[in-house]
Amino acid sequence: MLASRHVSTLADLPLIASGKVREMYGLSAPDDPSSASAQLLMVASDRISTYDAVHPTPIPDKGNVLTGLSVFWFEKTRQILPNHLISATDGVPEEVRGRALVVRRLQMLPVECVVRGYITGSGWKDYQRTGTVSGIELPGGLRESERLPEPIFTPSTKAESGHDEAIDFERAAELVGDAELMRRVAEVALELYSFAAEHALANGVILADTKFEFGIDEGASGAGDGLVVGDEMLTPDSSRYWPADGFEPGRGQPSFDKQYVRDWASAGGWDRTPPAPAIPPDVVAGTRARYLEAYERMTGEPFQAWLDRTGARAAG
Ligand code: Q0Z
Repeated sequence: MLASRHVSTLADLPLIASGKVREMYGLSAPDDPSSASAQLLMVASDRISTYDAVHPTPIPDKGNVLTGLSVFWFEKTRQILPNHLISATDGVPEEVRGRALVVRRLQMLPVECVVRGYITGSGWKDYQRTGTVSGIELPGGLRESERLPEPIFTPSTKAESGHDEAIDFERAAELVGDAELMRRVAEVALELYSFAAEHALANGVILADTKFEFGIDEGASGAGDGLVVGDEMLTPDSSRYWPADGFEPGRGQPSFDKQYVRDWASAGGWDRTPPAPAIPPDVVAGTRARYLEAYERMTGEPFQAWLDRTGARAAG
């Protein structure tokens, strides 16, 4: 029997890239001869990583939540900047519905575009050592996790392996090869972050920082430079989500989504070197509930609505 003309099965698609918790596949170009560019299928798995190691136990619906959150933000920020999203349904194979997106293939800029509203993680480390982050001088006396006077753009390299390295704006402009474009990227990244952080905070979530990936849509029609936001957007895997309730500078903050896993793993004596341990059912359930809560707090709709809209398979 012939397969559907428009929806392939995942196994037939070429795997183009894979990360720790997601995969990217190539899709053949649509029949419409007016749509110039190639399309990709980005698939989010239910895998979870802590301390850079992937646990052998999945979190049911994590891929659905992250994909639904990306779509929420893509739609909500379209007035600020176009994005690569084509569809969460048309062309998405049945087996990955709800956790996969058909996107436009872009020429990705070779830098990670990080925006920080709070001083934490590698930014906190760099600040303690140098008083600066990505070449930006910060006020003295900041405490860990403190809100910054204003959000800062702190680009980093895209490391093929190992950790991304902070770079200053000038180096980022050099890598991109266009200082004017880089100024626009920084400006729009700050605008996207501020917009999202304000929405999150109104819903009890601190969006401490986030990483955007931008690209150029070479098939872009009409005016403009073709700059679009790609990849995943403002998800808990690309951002730090903290509960606003209990926020207290002077210490690290609990992660909105992963804290049960981290606490459980630490208490069990895992030394944070791979392999990451299997996660017990109660910790899986608590973590899944936190992901669903993040979706519902951000979007204001039941998570089930996302599953229904996309025809997602039942979790588990
Ligand atoms: C995204 C990544 C993933 C592994 C490249 N629209 C686009 N056009 C061209 N390239 C990309 C995108 Cl989003 C692109 N990544 C990150 C995503 C699995 C790596 F799902 N790398």
